[in-house]
Amino acid sequence: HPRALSTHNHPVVVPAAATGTVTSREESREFMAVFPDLVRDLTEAGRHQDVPDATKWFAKVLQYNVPGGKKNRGLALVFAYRMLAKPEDLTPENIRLAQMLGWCIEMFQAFFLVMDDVMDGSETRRGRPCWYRKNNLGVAAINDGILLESGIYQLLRMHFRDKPYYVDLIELFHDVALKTSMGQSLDLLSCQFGRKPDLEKFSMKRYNTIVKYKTAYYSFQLPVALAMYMAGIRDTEMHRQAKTILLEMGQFFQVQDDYLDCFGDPEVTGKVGTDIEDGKCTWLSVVALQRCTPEQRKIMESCYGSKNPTDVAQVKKLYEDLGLPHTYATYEESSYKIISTHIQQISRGLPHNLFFKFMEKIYRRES
Ligand code: GPP
Ligand code: MG
Ligand code: MG
Ligand code: MG
Repeated sequence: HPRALSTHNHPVVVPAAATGTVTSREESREFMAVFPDLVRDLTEAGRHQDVPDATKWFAKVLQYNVPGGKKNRGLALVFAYRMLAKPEDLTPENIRLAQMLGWCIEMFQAFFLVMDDVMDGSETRRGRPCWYRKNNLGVAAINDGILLESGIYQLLRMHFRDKPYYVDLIELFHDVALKTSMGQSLDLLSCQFGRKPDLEKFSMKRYNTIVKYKTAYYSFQLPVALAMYMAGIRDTEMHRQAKTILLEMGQFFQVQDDYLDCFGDPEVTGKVGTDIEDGKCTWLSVVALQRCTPEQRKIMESCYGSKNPTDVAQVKKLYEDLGLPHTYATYEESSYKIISTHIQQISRGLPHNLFFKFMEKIYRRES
């Protein structure tokens, strides 16, 4: 039976003003404290009694894939809710609900990452082997992705069924899932599913569309829009203004991700890059193609999308010869300024500080 919110171990409510950042240690600790309840909700004795093996497996999938990341998205939701809710609504019960909803986003993220690592043939994630490489899983990991996604809707039902914003939450998850998988399709089509990158298709316009869909919606718009619904904000103009800024941030975030894939420290990012090997349409490859001489383009044509380490090294060297690390640093700074200006221009009663805190969190990130 769906349990009401558990009453034990109730975290102390700290007002947003006292916590300062999006991911204060205290907020993060309280958020983590909710995770075991989520696992219990989805696997506790009494539910699916006739399939104990599947239930045990589900618990393993959750433990390995859900709590080990930075939890930026889940914590962003909690932070946004604290800033947006009416003071009288900031009860321990509602904070806990926001944390549960934050974990739903983290499950959404886990679902995408399990699937994405299969599709990208990645080796590591969050400093450990990718899930599909554990237990000899391979493509069977796809079913675990489906478990994670289905779990979201179970949790929503258990905790939010009687809320006036329940349908808004479900519709948003469904809508963003569709957008994200369309973005993933574009990402995979650009490299023809790993056969050969289609360099003719690489343009900044196409790149921006890919990242808006595959990353920005679910990583930035989703947490804030969910918090707005929870806080009773349904004004479409407010949602539109928040979305405009958040999609810009999401694009900024994916440019960083692409840069770190090639030039980041795997010890810090927790993942070994695969974009050059996979022939992905990335920010680096698009800028390189804009800048290169016909000679240099030949290097891209023969080496980009190859698993051969010397080919990969040639592409990296080309990126360096073209001064891309410097271009990136300049881009990061100017983009930060532009987004900050846009935040200041929001007129519709949204707290600017909410958006500034997110920017602060990701600007100059190394992981
Ligand atoms: C990030 O791409 C995009 C996703 C993780 C969305 C995946 C969507 C699916 C529908 C499966 P990425 O491959 O650059 O991420 P990373 O660098 O973390 O592997
Ligand atoms: Mg990937
Ligand atoms: Mg990918
Ligand atoms: Mg990446």
